[in-house]
Amino acid sequence: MEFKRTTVTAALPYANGPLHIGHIAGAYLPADLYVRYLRMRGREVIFMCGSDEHGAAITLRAKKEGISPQEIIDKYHVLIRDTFQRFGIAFDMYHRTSSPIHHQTSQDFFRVLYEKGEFTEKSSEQYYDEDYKQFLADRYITGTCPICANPNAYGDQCERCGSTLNPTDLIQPVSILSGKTPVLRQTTHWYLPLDKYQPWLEEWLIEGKKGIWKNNVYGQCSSWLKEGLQPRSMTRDLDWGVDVPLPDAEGKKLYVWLDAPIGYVSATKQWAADHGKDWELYWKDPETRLIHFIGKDNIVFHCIIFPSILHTHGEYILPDNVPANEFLNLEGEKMSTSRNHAVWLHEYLDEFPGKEDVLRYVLCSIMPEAKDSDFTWKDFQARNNSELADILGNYVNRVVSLTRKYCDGIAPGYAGAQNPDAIAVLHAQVSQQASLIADSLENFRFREAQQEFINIARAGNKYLTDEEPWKKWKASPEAVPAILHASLQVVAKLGVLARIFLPHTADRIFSLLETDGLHLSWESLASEDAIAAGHRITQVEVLPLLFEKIEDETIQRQLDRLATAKQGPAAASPEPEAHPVEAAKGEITYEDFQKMDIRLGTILEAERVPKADKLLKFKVDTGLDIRTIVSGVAEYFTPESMIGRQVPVLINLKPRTIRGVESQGMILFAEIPGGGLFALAPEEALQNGSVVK
Ligand code: B3M
Ligand code: ZN
Repeated sequence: MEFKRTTVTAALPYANGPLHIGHIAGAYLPADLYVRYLRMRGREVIFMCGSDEHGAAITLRAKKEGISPQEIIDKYHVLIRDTFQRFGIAFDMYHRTSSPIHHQTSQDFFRVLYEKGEFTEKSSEQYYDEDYKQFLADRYITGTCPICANPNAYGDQCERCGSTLNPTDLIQPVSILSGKTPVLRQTTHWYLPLDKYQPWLEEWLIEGKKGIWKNNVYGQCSSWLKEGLQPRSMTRDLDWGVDVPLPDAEGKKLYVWLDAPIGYVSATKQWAADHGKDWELYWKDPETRLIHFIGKDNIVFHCIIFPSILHTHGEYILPDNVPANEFLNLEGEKMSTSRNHAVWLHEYLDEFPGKEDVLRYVLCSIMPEAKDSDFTWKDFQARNNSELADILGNYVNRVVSLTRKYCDGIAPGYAGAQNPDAIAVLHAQVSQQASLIADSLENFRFREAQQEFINIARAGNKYLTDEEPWKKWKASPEAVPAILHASLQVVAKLGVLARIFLPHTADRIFSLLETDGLHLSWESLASEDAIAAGHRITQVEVLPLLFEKIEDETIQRQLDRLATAKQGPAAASPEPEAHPVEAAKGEITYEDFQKMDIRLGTILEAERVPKADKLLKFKVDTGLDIRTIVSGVAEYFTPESMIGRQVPVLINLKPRTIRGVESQGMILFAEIPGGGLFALAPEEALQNGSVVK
C-alpha cells in the first residue's frame, strides 16, 4: 500500500540521566537516518520524541540525589534535549510527558478504554514497604527472576531474559527503598486483559507481520504469545505520574508504560498546534504509516501492549513496523551506568568538538541491527583514520585541489573528454549505488546503506587513479578538465548523501564546492551536471581537512578513563542502583527458610533453548526424580561445561513455562559482582537428593 505520510517515533528516554552511545545506536541514530532519507525523497514525515518523565526510574533517581522528581526531570530533560540537538538528531518535536497536554491525552485514552469496559478492576495483594509506607511496583522492588534466576529482576520486567513480570512473581523480593522484605497488602488496580487480545495479536502480528518485521523483533513477540499473555495492571500506587482519571482512584497513577507511548501522540498534538497542522492525520488516517524505533528491551511494550491499547481504543492506526535494535556493548562489556561503564554523549561532544559525524559514522558501522555489537575506542580510531579520513576526506580533498590546480577552481565541463565511456561508467555506478542505498534504508539496513555510501568515494578514488589527470596534464592536458568535472559531480553527490549519514560533513563538502547545495536533491544523484560548468569552487587559501586523524594518545585517554571509572567509587550513576548488592536482604523467619527444599542434584544433560540466547535447558537428577530445569545462564556457561556437575537445586519452586519449556525448579548460582555467575558445588561428590540447609 502506498502511504501518504509517515509518523516516525523514537523511544522516549527516561529523564533520569544522560544519554550514552548505546541509546544512540539502539534507537535514535537509526530513526534519524530513516527520517533524513524520507525527507530527502520528498516524502511527508514527522519525527516525534520526548522525555519520559514518570515511573520509578525518575523517583528513585530523585531519592538518590535527594531532590524532587520535578528537579530531576527538569535537569535531565534539558540535558537530553540539548545533547540530541548538538549531535544532530533532527526531531520535529522533542516533547516531555510531564506536560499538561500529555497528562490530558493519557487520561483521555484511559477514559475511552474504561468506558468501553476494557479494564478489569481487581483487588489483590501487592508488596508494601512498611518503613516507607509505600506500595512497591516496577523498579521499586527487585528480586530473583523466576524464569532465568537473574537476581536483579525488576517488579515489571527482567532485563536479562526479557520476561515481563508481576512483583509477586519475584523470588526473595526486596524493597529498593528500605532494603527489607516487603509485606503483602490489599490494593485495587485496573488491569488490561492482554489475554483477551491474544487472538487478535496472533492474527495482526504473528500472521500479519511474518517475514516483514525483523527476526529479532518477531521472534521475541512470538515467544511471548506462545507463553500466553496475562492480564496486566495499568495503574500503580504512586505519588508521581499521571492521575488515574476516576473518582475513587485517590493516590493511583497510570502505569508508566501505559502513558509513555501515548507521549508520541501528545508530542504530535503539540507539534501540530505549533505548526497549524491536524494531528489526527498522523495517528488516525489509515494512509499514514507508523514506525517505532526502539531498543530490544522495549519490544513487548511497543509490539504487544501499545498496539493492543491503540486497537482497543478503535480510532488509531497501528505500528506498521518496529525495527528494534539489539544492544551495544562497550569494550566487550555491557554498558553500565551504575559502574559508569559508558560513553556519555554530551561528554563525547565536549571532548571531540567537530567530530559529531565520526561518532555517527562509527555507530552506524557497528549498529546492533540483528545482534548485540561492541564499541571499542580502537575501532573508533581505525574507522576515522582509514575510512573517513583516508577514503572520503582524502577523495574530496584531491578533487577540489586538482580542480583548483588545473582548472583555476572552476568546474570545467566535459569538453575535450578523451574517455567518455569511463565517465559514463562512473556516473552509472554512482546511480546504481544510490539505488542500493535507497533499498537498504527503506528496509532499515543502515550499516549496509552507509557501506554503499563510502563505496561511492572508493569508486571516485578508483576513477581518478585510473585516469591519472596529473600525468595527462603533461602529455594531453586537454583531457584533464573532463576528468575533474566528472569527479566534481561525484563529490557533490557525496554531499547530497552525506545529508543522511554525516550531516555536519555535508555542510563542509558543500562549502568546499562553494554552494549551499540546496538546489541538489536525490534526483541530482542521476545527474551528470549537479555542479554546472563554470561554477567556481572554494578559493579559500588553505583547504580544511574534512577529517583529521585521531592519535593514539587521544584513544588511550579514553581507555584510561574507563579503567579508572570501573575501579573508582561508582560515579554519580545516572540511574539508580538496580540492586544494592551489599545490602542485606530483609529479615526472614526460620519457618520462611524451612519452606524451601534445596537438594544436591547432578546435571545429566544440557542444551541451548532455540531462539533464546540466554537460556540453557538441563536434565537434573535430584535423587528424587529426573526433571527439566531452565536457567538463564547461557551467557556464562556452555551446555557441555555443565554436564556432570553436582549443583544445589531448589526443587519445590512452582513450575513455570519458559519459551515453551516447563521448568521444574531452579539451580542456584553465585553472582560475581560486576557480571558473571559462579556454579556452586560440594567439595566432594555427595549423594543426589542430599538436603542443603
Ligand atoms: N523510557 C526507555 C527505556 O525503557 C523508556 C522508553 C519509553 S518509549 C515510550 O529505557
Ligand atoms: Zn529473567
